[in-house]
Amino acid sequence: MKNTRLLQALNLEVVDVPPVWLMRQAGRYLPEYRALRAKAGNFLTLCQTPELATEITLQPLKRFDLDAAILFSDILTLPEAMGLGLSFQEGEGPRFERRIETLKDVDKLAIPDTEDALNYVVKAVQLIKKELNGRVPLIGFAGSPWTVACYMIEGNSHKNFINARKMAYQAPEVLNALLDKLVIATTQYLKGQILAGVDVLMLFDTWGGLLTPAYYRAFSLASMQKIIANLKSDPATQHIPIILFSKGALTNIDAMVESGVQGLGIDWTVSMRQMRERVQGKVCLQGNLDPAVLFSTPQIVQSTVRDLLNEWGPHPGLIVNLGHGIEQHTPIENVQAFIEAVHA
Ligand code: 1CP
Repeated sequence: MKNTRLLQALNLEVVDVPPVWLMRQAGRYLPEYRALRAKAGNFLTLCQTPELATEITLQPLKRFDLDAAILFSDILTLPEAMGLGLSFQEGEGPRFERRIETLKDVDKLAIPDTEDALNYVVKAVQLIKKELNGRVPLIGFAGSPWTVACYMIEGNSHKNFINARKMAYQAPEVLNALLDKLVIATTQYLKGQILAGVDVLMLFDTWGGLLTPAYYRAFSLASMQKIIANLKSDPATQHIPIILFSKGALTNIDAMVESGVQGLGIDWTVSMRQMRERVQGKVCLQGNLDPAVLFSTPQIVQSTVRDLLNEWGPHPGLIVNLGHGIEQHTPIENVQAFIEAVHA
């Protein structure tokens, strides 16, 4: 591997300059992404065609001096492969044909064979690794069981996921059965990504912050912990560092540290310095610029990055990123300024 900054930071080693990448770095703010998507017709075709997923993964690396690539895919390809019938409506977000309401619905879900139903992901990882040729590490990922369950229960992305939250109180046995099935399916899926060649894993728990602290630990963190324990106890997968990102749930950061991951994603509502003091050098932290700052000017972006690096100080274990995914209409010159400022 030529550029090992990300792996060094996750190992809590001293790095020449901090590694930087952006959540959703391949996506709609790039005209070359929009062109390829228009040609393919829809988003899911991009995910399910290894050559296209490879091209899109590499698009931001052609423009910017990024320290990592992230597999172009989606957290919802797993429930799609479990049998729920996924489509992405233009301008509307994801939609499932069938939703999870009862134990019977959970029983009907398949545990997909990664070599079969999700073979397009394995193929994409292999192709991307070949094209990267050791330039930077490749990040694989999955959604957290709770976050994926939110979409499976709701059937779409209606933002407050009230049906999933109601289920936690009205029918916790159904929610737990669903989460347990997702733990098994996600473990297998991530193992498949590791065997295909990813260097780092990230668990996206975008909706962990919708839960009370007690319910976050009981439903979201507990199910992620089972996946982490499964991967860390298997000699074929235990060497791969894992980053856990529970957006809006950092009141639980002490429990997250105990989960056995190497990195934690930090959103922009807290200070990196405070979070660094809380975790006492036990894990690497990744974050945490407000994605909205990329709508300002290159000068403001630079000074925001400088503030972040000053606030952090000389300590190891920092990956610079946004606190959530990059927004659709972000000006590209500000992305350039962000990455250059981190490396300067
Ligand atoms: O072109 C389009 O309209 C599709 C937009 C798009 C893109 C570019 C979607 C649909 N997914 C993606 C890619 C994607 N999604 C990546 C690729 C790698 C990268 O460059 O980062 C990753 C890691 C994801 C993960 C993902 N998908 C999450 C977790 C991270 C996050 O941003 O919170 C979630 C919640 C999804 C669900 C999803 N996928 C797409 C949409 C529109 C949504 C719904 C989001 C919502 O409910 O608001």
